[in-house]
Amino acid sequence: MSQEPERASSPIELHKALSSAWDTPGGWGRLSAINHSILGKRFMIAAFVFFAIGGLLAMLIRVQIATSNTAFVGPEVYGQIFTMHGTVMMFLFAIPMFEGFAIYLLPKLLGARDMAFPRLTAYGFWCYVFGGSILIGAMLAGVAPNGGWFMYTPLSSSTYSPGINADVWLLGITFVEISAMAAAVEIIVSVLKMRAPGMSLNRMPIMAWYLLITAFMMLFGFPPLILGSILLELERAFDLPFFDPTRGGDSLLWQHLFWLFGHPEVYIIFLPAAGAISMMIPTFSRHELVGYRSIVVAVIAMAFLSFGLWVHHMFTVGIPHLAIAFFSAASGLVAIPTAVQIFAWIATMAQGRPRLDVPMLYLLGFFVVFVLGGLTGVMLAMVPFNWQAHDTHFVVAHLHYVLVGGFVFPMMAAAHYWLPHFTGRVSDHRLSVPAFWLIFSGFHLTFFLMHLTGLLGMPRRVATYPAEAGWDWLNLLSSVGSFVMTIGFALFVLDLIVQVRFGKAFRRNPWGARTLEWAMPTPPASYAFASLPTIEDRADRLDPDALAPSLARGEGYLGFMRNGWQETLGVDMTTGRPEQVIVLPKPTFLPLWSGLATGGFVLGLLFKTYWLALIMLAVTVVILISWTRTTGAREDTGPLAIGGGESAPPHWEADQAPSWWAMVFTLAANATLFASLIFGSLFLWLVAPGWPPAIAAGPGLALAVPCAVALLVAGLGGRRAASVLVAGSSPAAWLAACAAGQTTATILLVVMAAQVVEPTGHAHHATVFVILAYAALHTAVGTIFAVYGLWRLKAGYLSARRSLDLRIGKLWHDYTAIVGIIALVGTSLMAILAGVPEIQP
Ligand code: HEM
Ligand SMILES: [Cu+2]
Repeated sequence: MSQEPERASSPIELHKALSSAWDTPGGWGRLSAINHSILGKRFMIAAFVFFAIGGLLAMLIRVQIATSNTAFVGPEVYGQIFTMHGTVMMFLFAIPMFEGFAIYLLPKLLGARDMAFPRLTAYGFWCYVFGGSILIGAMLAGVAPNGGWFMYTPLSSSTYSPGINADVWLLGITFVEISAMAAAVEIIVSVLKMRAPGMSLNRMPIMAWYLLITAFMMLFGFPPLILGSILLELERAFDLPFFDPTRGGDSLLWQHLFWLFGHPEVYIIFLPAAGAISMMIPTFSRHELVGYRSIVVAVIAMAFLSFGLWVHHMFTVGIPHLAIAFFSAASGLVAIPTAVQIFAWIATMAQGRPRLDVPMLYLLGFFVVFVLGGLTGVMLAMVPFNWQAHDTHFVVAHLHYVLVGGFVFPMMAAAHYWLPHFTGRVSDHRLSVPAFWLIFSGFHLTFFLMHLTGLLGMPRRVATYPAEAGWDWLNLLSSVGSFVMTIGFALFVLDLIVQVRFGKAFRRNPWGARTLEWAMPTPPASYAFASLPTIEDRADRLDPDALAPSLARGEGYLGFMRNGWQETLGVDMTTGRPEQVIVLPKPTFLPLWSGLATGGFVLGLLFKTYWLALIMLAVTVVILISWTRTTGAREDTGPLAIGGGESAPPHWEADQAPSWWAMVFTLAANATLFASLIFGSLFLWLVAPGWPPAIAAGPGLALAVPCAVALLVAGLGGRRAASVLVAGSSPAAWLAACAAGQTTATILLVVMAAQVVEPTGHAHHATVFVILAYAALHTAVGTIFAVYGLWRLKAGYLSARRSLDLRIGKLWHDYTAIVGIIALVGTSLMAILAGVPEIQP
């Protein structure tokens, strides 16, 4: 066992030593930041800016429909405005706000020093900012998407949206989604692997559970939308029919893919907010959370249920009655886990001695608004009512009660609760209370009346209505309400600015909270904890005031500095036993460059300059690979002392490093995308009009069989390379075989895809083409992995102990072999079956 590094002589010395390793350079160097505290705040600020933009658009909407026959913006611009409002609020505000919140808070809640992949955090941030800017830029240029935030086909197909408006949405949102997927993987791995020693799963603070489950929902909920966006963009740019019923496509496929994402999305937005509520209520009630376990179970149940409910957005499209009945009943069912949480919160307050501080005021606002939204939700789940209220302002009212109640109010409570943590200052609340009342009353005035206009038959998404409809006075009042609310928000912002500038400084833990994030000085240092605590009880029953000084003195784990490394601990997933020392990367501009290159790729696609897009893609790949030049080690280190006489290997020598898990979860998301693709082709085949096609398409056995063999060789090569390395011999030959197999498979797949007859002629041909292209993309990346392995071997990064790179590669090669063979078999089968005349409906 290696010796423990020398300890600092005082907390100040320790602070200086750690800061020298962890701090981000100033000036332009700030752009190289990868630290979670900095990026978390950046995410939240950017999200708030987008919220303000979305709010501005909401004002324009309300002005336009305040009275009948208004000529303020006109129908074309109105289409862009409400589409952008919905899009900005859902994709550029709610999700990124959650990401920033999680990135800032999670390591501190878990007793770690940073997230698992700091550079990925930064890359995600840049993708988000650039993608969002493309959307806003398009709006300023007057070519923003205008087909509604759910972009229904055929309205968003090239026939009815010929300009680039819809492409902006599809490409911009997919770009932003990259950051969401990155954040999801990162949150999952960080929660599962990076906790303080002793923090077993059932000792995690409740917030970590919420974030973990939300991240899992993103992992499985976003791929259908990403796939749908890719398919629709392929249809628009290259005329491959997927949604065009005249050529074997079906516009309902879009609705299914969209709502497979869209319904869970609402819970993805709500759950982090509910997590924040579960943290604040115990603090202000001065009583621990009642029903911790029931809440965890309820949230898991909710996550599962929410994936089975998407069809309730499609009650009016003409689906079988039995399905309607099923989804209607299931939709009512979600009320149960929601109720479990609400009762747990009420019970916590009832057993404690609640204190009506400003965050609690917002939480009361949340209760009222959210419960009303839930009630109208149950109404909408009733099919006969749904048929009446569908696409009226009643639905708009319902969705804002749920979204504003379930996300905006809790987040404003959270802002008041955690802002002192960011700044080290507390507010004097003189502006907070009037701000709350303006927002709360303005909200009800705006949205309660929309229930009524909806019931009176006012459709959503119309720019004008005739005076005879009799909706004028309701709409006018509603618009007045929205301005009251805006004044409230302005006051809220002012309040925060006053607090940041003039608030009273405090030493620590102003609310008397009992979770770990308060066991550090505020604002926090770049390394978060000077040493890591040992957790012996549930992590919401701690005493931060007693813990903080001892951690600052370096009495916990890793309370020293070794080799200038940025270290934190990795633990066993369930028990929380220390298992590895995770060494994190230093600040770097690479994420910024990668984000810019990816942005160039997206712009290339948007303006249909495909040569540029291809170059930018290549540049992105090269930069991403160059990230790893500072990853890993060239010699074996062996176990490192972590304090308390214990030791653990560095992560590149550990069995299950964070990056290994990241690959596992990335592949899980990828598999979801592939499954959606297969689902899509089956759906078209069974439901879409115009099947079977005149001629069948599919790979001939002459190419498919050798391709399958190549895939197997590659998979085997990847496996053997990893195992012979661990056994102590050179994996070079196996890696070479793997690379050869992948390259051969890529060539064969490309040839087969090119041979598909007329992919633009029929959805069958188009899906076969896309499935083969999917497999080809994976084998091409497989080649990169294999060659990369050879390069790492030559550069001295691999040894029997340091086999991580090859074990990660192995996961990819395994996955590629499996999906490749499914693709070959599936497309061949489809060709054979599509040729059988009896299938004809
Ligand atoms: C801040 C105050 C807000 C006001 C006054 C407001 C107002 C409106 C109005 C009037 C519409 C209907 C437009 C129409 O159908 O003609 C609308 C649509 C929508 N809003 Fe808001 N909204 C606000 C905040 C939010 C927030 C916070 C979210 C989400 C987190 C949100 C998400 C949406 C969505 C998804 C739509 C549907 C857009 C579409 O149909 O394409 N809104 N909003
Ligand atoms: Cu839903």
